[in-house]
Parts: sequence; C-alpha cells; structure tokens
Amino acid sequence: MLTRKDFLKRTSFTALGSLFLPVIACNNNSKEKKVVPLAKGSASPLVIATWKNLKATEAAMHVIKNNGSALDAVEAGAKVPEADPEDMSVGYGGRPDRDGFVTLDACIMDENGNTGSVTFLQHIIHPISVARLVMEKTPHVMLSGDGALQFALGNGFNTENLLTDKAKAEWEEWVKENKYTPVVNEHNHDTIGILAIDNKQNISGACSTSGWAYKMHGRVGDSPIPGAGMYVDNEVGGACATGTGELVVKICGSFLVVELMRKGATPQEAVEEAVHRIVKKNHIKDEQVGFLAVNKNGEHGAYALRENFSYTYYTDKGNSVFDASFELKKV
Ligand code: SD4
Repeated sequence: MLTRKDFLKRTSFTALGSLFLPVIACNNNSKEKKVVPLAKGSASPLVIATWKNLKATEAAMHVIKNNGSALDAVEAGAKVPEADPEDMSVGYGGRPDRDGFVTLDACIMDENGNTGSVTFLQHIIHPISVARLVMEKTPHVMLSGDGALQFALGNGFNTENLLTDKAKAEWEEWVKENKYTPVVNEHNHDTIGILAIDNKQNISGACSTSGWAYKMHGRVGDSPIPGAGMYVDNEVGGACATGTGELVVKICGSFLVVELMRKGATPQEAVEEAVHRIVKKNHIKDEQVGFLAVNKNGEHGAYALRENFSYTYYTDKGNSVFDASFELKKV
C-alpha cells in the first residue's frame, strides 16, 4: 500500500531532481519559492487505448508514423470502433438506451488545452469528429442533443441508423425481461479512451462511447466530459477512463490523475490513487472503472476496480494488448 508518507517521500523534489525539469514559481514573498516538477518530454511516439482496440491504435500510429499530429492520431483511432458494428459500446452498433435510442458521447483534447465535446448525440456515426469541430469551429466546448445534431448536419455529416439488428434484438430481449431500469451491464465495456504522443512529443486524447447500455434516455456519462472521461495537459501527461461513468465524474477522474502526476506521482501511482478514491467514497457492487495514464516521459499506468480490464499499447516495441493490474490494495 502506498501510504501518504511513502507518496510524499517518493515525490520529494530531490529524488525527482534528475528526472524532471524544475520550474521555479515565485509568489510575492521571494523567499518562498516553489519547485514544480515538469517531466522532460523525452518520450518516443506511442498510442495507448482502453480495451482490445488494436485496430484503433494501429490507425492512430499510422498517422503518427506519417508525421501527423497526436490530435489527428487520436481522432483516427477513435473512429475505428465508432464505425465497427461489432463494438457494442461505441458509435454504430452501440447498445441503445432503455427506450431503444443509440445516443453517443465523445470528447477530444489537444496539446494546447483546447477541447470539444458532444453529448447525447444521435444518428451520427463519428461523434469524435463532431467534437473536434466543436473545438475548432465554435466558441464553445460542448454541444448536446438536437443542437449537436444540427451542428453536425450543418457541417456536412449525414444521419445514419446506428441501431444494428443485433443490438436491437438484444435490447428487445432485455425489454421483454421487464428490466426497464438501467443496470450495470457487464458486457458494456468497450468504450474507447485513447491517448497519443506524436513525434513532436505533443500529447492529445479522445474518448467515444454509446454509454451505459439501457441507460435512461438523456443520460450522459463521463466520456464526453473533459477532465472526467479524458484529460490532457501537455506539460504533464494525459489520462482516460472507462467503466461506470457516474463514479468517474464524481471524482473528476482523468483530471485527478493528471494533477497527481503534476505533483510527482508516476502514472501507475496516479491511476491507483484515482481508483482507490472511488472505492473510498462509494459502495461499490458490480461496477467496473479503469484508468489509463501516460506522462511526458512516455511512462504509462493502467489500473481498474476489478479484473478484466485490458488496454492496448503501441510503441516502437509493437502493438499489444495487456491486462491491467487490478489487485485492489486496502485503502
Ligand atoms: C459511460 N464510461 O458512459 C462510459 C461507459 C464505458 O466501457 O466506459 N463503458 O459511463
């Protein structure tokens, strides 16, 4: 167990001195100088994504290998499961809400701290690209529901039927069983959160989902909320989340992970602390929550409330799926 004392010890500035570039922040009293450790940014290009998203990381790395930006890379990556009917947690083929509507959430964030998001968007196969346009073409961060749809249609997107026969048949069975109440769905775990570091060592992130299967109509989860489902600070690193969004939103999960790294935590320490905080503050039953994090040095962390959390990691050593550690330490 990482005690507070251990944590402080590990993050002592002298210990970090050789790894981090110190920035001196002065307040009015010049005697009180605070050293803020910033990672050097010596990472090789990499892409990391939640779950078994090999094709998504492949698409993202393809962009980076062609000297594209991390922002282009994460958008390209997120578009893969969005278009894949077999991924029943994202985009086309996503499981509907309890009334039978496929409603999508997505957000994207670049290395300059710009971010865009869509929530409760229907009929558009690539919500991540609409989120990017919100970021680039509007003075806003988030568009929702009909307004987001209107904006998408005005920018050349077409409407499509996103409810596949398979998802519809499953939902009809669920309705027949009279479970007209959102339940934690153990199969509902393919939401994509994706982070990339490009050749210029810039970090960007994206997150896209159809959300909690059979949720109440209008429910929005963590995935489209910058700071909850995903967050990037190019000076520090990035983080993303998957699982029961309500638990993630309540602790501003991805922001928390990045801020812990800013204070000196390794990515692994930061994701573990975020999960432990969720455990401490909630009565956990069957829920799953998993976090991924990378820092500017290209180190990564992955951790979840319980087993069966996998992630895909593409570096110069190749593209592979890993199981995240889940042994919950006593908190
Ligand atoms: C949500 N976090 O809407 C999403 C669901 C998810 O893997 O991640 N599923 O709460």
